[in-house]
Amino acid sequence: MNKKTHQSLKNAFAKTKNSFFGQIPDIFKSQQLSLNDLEELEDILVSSDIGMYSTTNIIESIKNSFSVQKSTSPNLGILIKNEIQHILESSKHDEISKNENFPQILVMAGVNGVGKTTAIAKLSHFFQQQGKSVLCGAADTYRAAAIEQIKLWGERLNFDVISHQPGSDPSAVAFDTISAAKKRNIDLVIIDTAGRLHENSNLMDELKKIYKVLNQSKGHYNLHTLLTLDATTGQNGLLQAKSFNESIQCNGIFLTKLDGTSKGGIIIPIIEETNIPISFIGTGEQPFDIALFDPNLFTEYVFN
Ligand SMILES: Nc1nc2c(ncn2[C@@H]2O[C@H](COP(=O)(O)OP(=O)(O)OP(=O)(O)O)[C@@H](O)[C@H]2O)c(=O)[nH]1
Ligand SMILES: [Mg+2]
Repeated sequence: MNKKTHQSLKNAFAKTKNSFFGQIPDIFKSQQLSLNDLEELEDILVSSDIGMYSTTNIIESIKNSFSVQKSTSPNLGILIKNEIQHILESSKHDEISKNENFPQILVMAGVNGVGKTTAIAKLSHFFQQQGKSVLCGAADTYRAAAIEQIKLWGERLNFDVISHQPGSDPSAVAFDTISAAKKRNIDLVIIDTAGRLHENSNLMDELKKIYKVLNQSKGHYNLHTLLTLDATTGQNGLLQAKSFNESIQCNGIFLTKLDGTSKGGIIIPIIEETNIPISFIGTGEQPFDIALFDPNLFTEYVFN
């Protein structure tokens, strides 16, 4: 990783680091473990976007390792950091970014405004840099502006966009996109989808339909669903992940807007409660503001 990427990742996690969440190990740095500390820690973890489930697990693990190492009186700050690192490392490994997954179709899922279309620009930029060819399908036909937005990114970043008229069937766009991709030997096909429909059940049904059509026509392409979540929404993002994953199986998460939030702690319950790997993180509004999620870098930047 080059110096610039390092710096931009550091910046992206700066707000999380400066929040209560990032200060947790410091708060308990010099303290030896007592029951009072654990109660205080529990309150801080719950209020730091980690949520009840992960908090309980972290507290339990700390209690266990305390009873094992009783004679040495462990430093609570180090225990907390290790425990969080342990959860992050338990995550399923991301498949989507792996070279062996190409040629690949990515269906972008997520509610409106989370950053799906911007994520497409970032993914295109990221994989074009690795020499991959990209073709996008403008299957958010719900708004005319959405089609224009993806076309504009295509012009700026030099990828083609397959589109139909506003209001047309999104699955038909998806079908035409994969057909064109096969003819052109494209490495990466990305399908934009609408985040806002009349009702939530419509949104899920539409995604299922798009997925089904692609699954029937994908040929030798690997088909994956990438869920976009907005980190600034905290626990609400976690609820979205659970609800999408119940309707359509999600293979990875693109966690956006980490640069604008202190709620980076949400990464922990996302990994622990959904078992969907975090594939990419968004660190700004530009196409180059993208990084692979690395649990070690996260704990290094936030806790050191
Ligand atoms: N700061 C910051 N802003 C972001 C990031 N990703 C996206 N945005 C901004 O979030 C806003 C919404 O992004 P879109 O990509 O249009 O979101 P979308 O999910 O496609 O929205 P719909 O098409 O309405 O469903 C835009 O203003 C983006 O510039 C990020 O990582 N950081
Ligand atoms: Mg969009």
